[in-house]
Amino acid sequence: MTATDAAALAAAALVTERDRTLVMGVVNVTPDSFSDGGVWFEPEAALAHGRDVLAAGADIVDVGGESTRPGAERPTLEEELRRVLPVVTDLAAQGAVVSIDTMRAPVAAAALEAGAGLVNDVSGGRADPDMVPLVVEAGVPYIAMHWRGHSSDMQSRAVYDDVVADVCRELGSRRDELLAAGLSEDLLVLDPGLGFAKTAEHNWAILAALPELHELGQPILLGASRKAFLGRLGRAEDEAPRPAAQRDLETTATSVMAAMAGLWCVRVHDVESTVRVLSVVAAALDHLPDRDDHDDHHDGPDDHHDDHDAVAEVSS
Ligand code: PMM
Repeated sequence: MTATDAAALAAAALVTERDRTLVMGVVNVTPDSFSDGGVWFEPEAALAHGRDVLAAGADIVDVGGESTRPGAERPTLEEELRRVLPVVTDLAAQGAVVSIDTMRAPVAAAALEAGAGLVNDVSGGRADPDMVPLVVEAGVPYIAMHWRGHSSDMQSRAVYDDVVADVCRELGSRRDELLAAGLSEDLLVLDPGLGFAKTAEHNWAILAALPELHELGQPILLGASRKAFLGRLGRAEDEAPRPAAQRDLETTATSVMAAMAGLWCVRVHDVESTVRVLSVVAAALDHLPDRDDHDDHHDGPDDHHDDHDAVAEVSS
């Protein structure tokens, strides 16, 4: 088995995890991400930050070299590769499960070669026609997000009749296309794409309906961390939102909601707090009585998923 096979296997095993909600730690090697732009841009800082995120307990470390904030310009392919590859290589050597956050097939291919185990594509394969054939061929897990177009003008596409129904329908047809293209059902994760072609109102509506995302039949990732709608809470209309680095408490509340709804994973910047808070949810769910047979013990991995479902029903 090659190192890359091992990385793909470790990542695939995580996709089937149903015992608890996983934590994906964000490592943005960009000068301009809204959440932490520029902070980890220098190569040494990016490497150190990646190791910190891993040490904080992230199940997956998500490395990205392109900012997707509204209005962002895209880096060249060469620049994106230059940003991400040293960090992916270093983290993989540390034994981390690394995901590559990219819309470009050549970046995904190079990152998989460097030891990444899964691909996180905010465009769900729509930005680069070579992406889906690549992940099918590589046999690695693929995270496909709800996406309506590039960040440069995505907010003009934030128009929905019913955002929850529309996002579920669009993600469902993307799921069908991806499976028809040969992607294994066991390797596909879906993400409603908070903040991508969505207003604050749209994001709140999706957060209020998290249990409905299970109807898509795939593990669900949620990326709420530090997004602007959280920074506007408690601020007047004419006031500036709270700065991104001061939105971690609000983010943690969304992670608890995700875990209570039985989502597969949350993508966050503040890994340590998230791991600790989600350990509380996992401990509580572990004590939920089994409704079907009133057993007070658990028989297998699916028991916890049932717990999640039970809580999702209660909270929906
Ligand atoms: N958000 C960002 C970047 N990548 N990937 C997925 N799957 N889901 C997201 O919501 C998502 C993402 C933008 O946030 P950042 O600037 O903090 O990375």
